[in-house]
Amino acid sequence: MSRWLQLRIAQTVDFGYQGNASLGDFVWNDMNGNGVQDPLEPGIPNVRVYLDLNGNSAFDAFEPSALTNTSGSYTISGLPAGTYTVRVDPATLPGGVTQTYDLNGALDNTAVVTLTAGQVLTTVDYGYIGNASIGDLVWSDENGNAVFDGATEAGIAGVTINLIRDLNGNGIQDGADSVVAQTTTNGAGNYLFSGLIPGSYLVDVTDTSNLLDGTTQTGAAGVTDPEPVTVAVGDAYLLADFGYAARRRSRALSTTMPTTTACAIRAKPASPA
Ligand SMILES: [Ca+2]
Ligand SMILES: [Ca+2]
Ligand SMILES: [Ca+2]
Ligand SMILES: [Ca+2]
Repeated sequence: MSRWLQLRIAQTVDFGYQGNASLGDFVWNDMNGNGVQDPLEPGIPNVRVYLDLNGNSAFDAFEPSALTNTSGSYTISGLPAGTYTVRVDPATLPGGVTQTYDLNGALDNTAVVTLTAGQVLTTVDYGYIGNASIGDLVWSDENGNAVFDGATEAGIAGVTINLIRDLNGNGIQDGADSVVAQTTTNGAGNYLFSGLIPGSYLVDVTDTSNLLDGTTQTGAAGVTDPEPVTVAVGDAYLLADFGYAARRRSRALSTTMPTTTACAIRAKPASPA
């Protein structure tokens, strides 16, 4: 009797009795590659996780398995107590990813866990960083021509931007689409979302500090807000640029006026004395 057949029979007998332990529960896009599930970092859907009962490092049809759902969650349940080799099937991962986390051992898409009867183990998670990115500019479009004229125009610092995963790729936030990252433009007005898996996203200028009040978006080559962007493996999409007209004038006023007022207020008590 082959080893495979022996294992298959053993497996059939074991699972014939149907235990009540389970394991899971998350495969995620570790965008910053730190091996930690940071807030907002999204799950990766449609990844197969399986118990490699015959130890051949491949998924076989009789092996218990689960696909991650749209949130990246999975559960393999009905398990008898025992030790299991839990693997991610690399063929079901998005392209261009590098593993950053699994529960134990090397970063080999594999964790070995021991379940007691009825145990619910939810720490069998797997993290992956992608190699696509989206950016990269918010600027003051002085002449309103929807072009960044670098010699005479400047970026706008401190503007908050959300990245939304557009799961159904329809260009709007709906269904299970959620914010997967947040950032703020730097001193040069640049921003970058990196570590992304391929797919569709929306870049949403949220400007929670109201730096763009009183301005009008001029767009760059038809850029809207939110701007839909679809990236493939390895793409560095740097054309999600947002121009705003009349920005320089309103900022000059807002920074000059309080200073003048403050000087006048300080000067007043001084003159009677
Ligand atoms: Ca992380
Ligand atoms: Ca196998
Ligand atoms: Ca311009
Ligand atoms: Ca959508």
